Amino acid sequence: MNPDPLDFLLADLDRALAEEGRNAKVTRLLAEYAQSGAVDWKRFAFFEANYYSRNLVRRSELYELIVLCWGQGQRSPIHDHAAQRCWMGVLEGRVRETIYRVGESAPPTAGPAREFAAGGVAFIVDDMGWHRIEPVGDGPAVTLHLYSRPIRECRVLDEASGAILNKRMSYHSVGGKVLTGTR
Ligand code: 2CO
Ligand code: FE2
Repeated sequence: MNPDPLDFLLADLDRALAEEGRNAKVTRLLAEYAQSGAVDWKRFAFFEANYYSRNLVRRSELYELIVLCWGQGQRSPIHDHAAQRCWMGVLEGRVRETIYRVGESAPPTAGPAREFAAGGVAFIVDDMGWHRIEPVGDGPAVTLHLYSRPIRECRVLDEASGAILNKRMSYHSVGGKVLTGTR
């Protein structure tokens, strides 16, 4: 069987993330994939009814690659990234990223917001702030997220109380198979 475009992306990511200081290269690889017209990500794209879904493509020591599916109104909480690097490439639809300053002692303040269309790539680390992602426009959105290293838990802002909580990250599917049972 011939390799799919995602197989080439994974091989390139294995190489790029094994070295220090290749952030620009990783951004370029994700942009090239997102702009290529490849559709092999669709076998990882499973939507959930009530919340945005996280679908694992591959996890290694160095990184995890995840397809996120955003139904209308399914926005993320305001959250950080556990001191890891986070890239987000847009595969379908359009999303808004809003950056926030979040501290223990003051209410969160919203910073700049940017919109990304299909083919766009965003990057964030905790030094840049926390963020919220939400789909915009009249359709759902699908995004490809790369965390290096993998994130098992992040901090989220509970907007009702103002409390900062630890949230365990879970997957809706792994390797193209929806997980069943408790997670
Ligand atoms: N970080 C969130 C998550 O992995 C998605 S927002 O983009 O980084 O669920
Ligand atoms: Fe995020």
